[in-house]
Amino acid sequence: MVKTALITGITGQDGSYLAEQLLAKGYAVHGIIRRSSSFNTKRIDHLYKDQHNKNVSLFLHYGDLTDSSNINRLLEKIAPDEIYNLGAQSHVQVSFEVPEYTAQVDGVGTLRFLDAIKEAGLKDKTRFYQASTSELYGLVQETPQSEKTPFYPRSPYAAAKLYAYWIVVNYREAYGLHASNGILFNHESPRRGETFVTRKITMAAARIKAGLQDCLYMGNLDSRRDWGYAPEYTEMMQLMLQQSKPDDYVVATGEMHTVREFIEKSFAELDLAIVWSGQGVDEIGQDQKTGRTLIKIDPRYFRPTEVEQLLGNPAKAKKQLGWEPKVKFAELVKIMTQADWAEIHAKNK
Ligand code: NDP
Ligand code: GDR
Repeated sequence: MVKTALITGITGQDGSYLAEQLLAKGYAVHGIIRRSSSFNTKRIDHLYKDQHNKNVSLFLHYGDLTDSSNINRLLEKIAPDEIYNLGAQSHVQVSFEVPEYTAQVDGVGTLRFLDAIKEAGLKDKTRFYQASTSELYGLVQETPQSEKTPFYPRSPYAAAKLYAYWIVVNYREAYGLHASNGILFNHESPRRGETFVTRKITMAAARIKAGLQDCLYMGNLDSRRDWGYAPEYTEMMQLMLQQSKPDDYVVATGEMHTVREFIEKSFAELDLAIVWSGQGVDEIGQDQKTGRTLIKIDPRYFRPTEVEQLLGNPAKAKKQLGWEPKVKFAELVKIMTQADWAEIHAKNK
């Protein structure tokens, strides 16, 4: 029997990897995309076949997490075995600018899906994955963070995701839905959005090396994150929904590094050794060989409330699901930097 999955956020980093993996496993995959005045399907174009062909297994539908009637209609039509709710206004800093919209999409959007499953009578058929986040821990109450660590959100994004987390737990307990939270720590890849810190750094390293950019402007260099490799994390999403019982799992590498270290490693990958001097907003990073300033601080990138450090404890995922990340920090930085370097070369040939 071919399984049917519905993915929200299929055009995003995670959605694109998950779609690839589910198609490779023989699923029929349905994705919700947003209407946009410019193309927003770049990450999944390689998967898409003209719908007039035979053997099509990827289907795209217009929709939005703010539109209940659209969600209800799609659920009735598709009646999926599995729903992966990855769609979100996913940028923490942007959530301070658009807090209400973020709550509508990231918080209430999750409720819209859960309630649609219940009302469509699909609760015994459809399993639900919620893209929960390490941002829930915010001002951390213990280190490392596990499924038992108390939450303390530090942004409108995290507060919206907190609502989503608990409404998943509530629909599971109240109505018996097979609904699980993946509490995923930061995960990155060459498909990462260009305004998230890792990709911003790896693109800048490649552009500076190629002479296309002079300087990289950064925010808080002291933030520490547990960065993993996105395709390994999307595998874990699918694994969670194959379990007989729904549950919540931390997905992380168990390693933590600063933004400053990420910059040093990425630039070193392209033979640029960074030397730091100055402090606070006056801190700069210079090229050891030429003395040229390559990194400066721009306070615009500081957040009203920052999450200073996150470190995950993925012991439960390992013990219960046998999941373990293979790609750790050093290899991740290498994969991303080399991918951006290769892309710049290809473009400027
Ligand atoms: P991206 O920002 O790359 O992708 C977000 C996706 O959500 C895009 O497909 C986007 O569509 C879609 N989307 C945005 N707004 C809406 C809306 N109103 N209705 C429907 N779809 C919408 O995020 P990631 O792939 O990195 O993350 C996937 C999920 O996991 C998100 O929910 C994120 O919050 C969460 N998460 C991510 C982590 C990470 O480190 N990457 C860690 C923990 C959780 P479009 O392309 O049109 O903008
Ligand atoms: P985060 O990721 O907020 O952890 O959310 P991001 O890469 O945006 O920031 C990580 C840390 O780097 C610091 N930082 C900067 N960040 C950005 N974007 N740009 C900068 O110039 C910069 N300089 C320093 C930030 O202050 C922060 O401390 C991501 C998203 O994918 C969420 O959707 C997801 O839930 C969490 O990861 C887990």
